[in-house]
Amino acid sequence: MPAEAPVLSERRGAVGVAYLNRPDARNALSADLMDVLADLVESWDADDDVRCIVIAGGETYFAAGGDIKGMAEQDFQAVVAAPTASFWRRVADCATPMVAAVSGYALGGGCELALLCDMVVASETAEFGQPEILLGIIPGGGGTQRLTRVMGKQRAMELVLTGRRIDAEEAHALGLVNKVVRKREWLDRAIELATVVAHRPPLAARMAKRAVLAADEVGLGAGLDIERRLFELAMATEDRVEGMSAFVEKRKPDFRAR
Ligand code: DAK
Repeated sequence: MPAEAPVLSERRGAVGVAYLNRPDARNALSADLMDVLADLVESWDADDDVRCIVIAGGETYFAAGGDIKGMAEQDFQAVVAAPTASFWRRVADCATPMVAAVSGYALGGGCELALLCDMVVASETAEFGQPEILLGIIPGGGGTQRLTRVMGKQRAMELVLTGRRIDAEEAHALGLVNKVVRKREWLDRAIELATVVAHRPPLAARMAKRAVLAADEVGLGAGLDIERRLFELAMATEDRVEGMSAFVEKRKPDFRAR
């Protein structure tokens, strides 16, 4: 991709790394950026060689949210018809595990994008928030739902109603972030975590992701049913035969995504 593309990408072994790349607009999520990112995530999700995805911003900004300049121009009809509304569903539908690598601001849609990922590695410089209320709107990319599931109603309510930003430590204490790391290490540590996941048997990793996400989507009984079905499916894979044989034979497993 050309350097001025809104999203850059590279492969690190079995990990696909996407870099949001609109530094002049603090990586605000323009329609173009969202389209390119969703296309990239979908193409990696369909690629057997990509086993985990990292979504990263830059050193000082993960993403400052939806593109306020673009949104300022939109009337009601344009909002209802906006193709970008499907961005959140397209990324959420990705079966491949995803890690957000956050350094600097992750605000509004930027925070929602981090929340869409399955794990978040944050630099000590990271700041999260849902400041939409300060613009007269509310989060529209899943923030009211996913933030509440991550940290509970009272805490999410405060952030959504006040627009207050929280630092990496508070985000960690509230469960929004998996790891807080030193400022020059955020990308390497995120890729390191993604690489660990990429080495897990891929079918089981996708099933595990699906099962954990079900906990947010359905009640306990239905969730346990989904887990049971996925467990049975995992038991039907060649990789589980290999994993269990390798354990018994005291050797390293050779997983083949079968
Ligand atoms: N959109 C557009 N441009 C932005 C931007 C944004 N979100 N954030 C920053 N910029 C631009 C600034 O306008 C400025 O442009 P120029 O003046 O140079 O042309 C440039 O980036 C540098 O910004 P600052 O001068 O403000 O930079 P600082 O480093 O001083 O401050 C900041 C960085 C991130 C703290 C600050 O820029 C800021 O507060 N930005 C706005 C944060 C915010 O309110 N975010 C929430 C946006 S609303 C939807 C789903 C989701 C959404 C919408 C729809 N659907 C399903 C339809 C999401 C909405 C949102 O996220």
